[in-house]
Amino acid sequence: MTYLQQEDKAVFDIIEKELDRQLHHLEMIASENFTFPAVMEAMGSVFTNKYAEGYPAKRYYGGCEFADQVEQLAIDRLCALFDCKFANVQPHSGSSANAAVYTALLKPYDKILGMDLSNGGHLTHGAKVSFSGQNYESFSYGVDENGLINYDKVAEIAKIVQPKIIVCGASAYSRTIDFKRFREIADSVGAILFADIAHIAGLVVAGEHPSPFPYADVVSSTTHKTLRGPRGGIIMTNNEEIAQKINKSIFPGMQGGPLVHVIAGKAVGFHYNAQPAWKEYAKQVKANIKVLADVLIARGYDIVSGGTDNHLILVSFINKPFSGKDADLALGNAGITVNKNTVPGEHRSPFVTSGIRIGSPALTARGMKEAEFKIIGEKIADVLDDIENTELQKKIAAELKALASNFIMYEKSIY
Ligand code: DSN
Repeated sequence: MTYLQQEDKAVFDIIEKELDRQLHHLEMIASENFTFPAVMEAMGSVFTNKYAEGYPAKRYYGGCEFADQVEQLAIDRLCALFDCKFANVQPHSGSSANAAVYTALLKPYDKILGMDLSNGGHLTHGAKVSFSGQNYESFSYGVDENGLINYDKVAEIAKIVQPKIIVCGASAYSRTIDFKRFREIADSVGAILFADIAHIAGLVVAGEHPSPFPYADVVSSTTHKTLRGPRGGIIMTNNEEIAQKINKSIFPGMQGGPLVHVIAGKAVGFHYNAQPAWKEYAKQVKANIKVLADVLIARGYDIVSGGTDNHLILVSFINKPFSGKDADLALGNAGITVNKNTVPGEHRSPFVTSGIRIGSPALTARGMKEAEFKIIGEKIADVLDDIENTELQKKIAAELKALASNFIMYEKSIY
């Protein structure tokens, strides 16, 4: 960052502090990751200067020949990764990808059925505070008392609601999603099946979670979670008519110029996702979180659904005297970054909650394995067992900083 350091010390210093925070705390927010330096180089490239409204070979501005090349490369790589026919790599985020899917396939006030936010769904799956619950008539399904999606219950709700779209996929669900069963439910009511795989996409690519294809009609994702690419969104389908509607819905419907520098970063990310090493990474993500779940269960903590099949766990404090917010703060003081999260049977507000969500993708990207996750699990339990002990939190923060310094992945002052 030579230029930035010389020409805007204020911003440079803030970025250095953020780098220090990322490297010396244990990043365990399930939706975050450490992207590859090559992805960051592409995102910091001259493509940030270019307007390219439209799509490859169908642009509204001149000078797009290289923007065309990089966008087409990203599309081709993405289609190869998921073995699908059509992809749009322009959405600025997962939420804008989902908005584009609805805009393409629904009319205002059409019915959508998605997973309830407090049961592990996402805002854009029909929450009333989101456009998805305001522009459409939204209905929800949740998890049962064991923390699992009850597919028979989803089928019952779908039969009553008769939605135009069923959304499957979650932000805080630790078990395998049965896309085939969702397809059957969608078929039973003539609904479109929309899979939002933002959380699990990196596992799907590696064969570590079943693919939504060929079951879903349309699939969205982010690229920065388990896929470990740049911050952004994508949409995929095998249906040409849906693909055309989605392209129109993104541009000119919702977005103007695409972020070509981010699309270049997406292409680089997809290159890494296609390497044999990616499968090892995804396997390790799952192995690491399982170790953490086992340690916490052995230490008497309640994991929603009793375990995990993917990259995250939800720890429930529903029967504890402290809240998710208390745990989030205490673990933060101990150098472990997680997020408070609602859990099934929630009785506290969404700002307080009775749980925390913990994920393994970011620390796995730093090279940590089962041995480190066992240590971290014990430290998390130590903090939670004595949640008001701020001296213990400070001591653990120092120990974990030492652990983290063995897994530095970005050189200081370079990125
Ligand atoms: N913010 C993301 C997550 O944490 O799961 C969802 O958008």
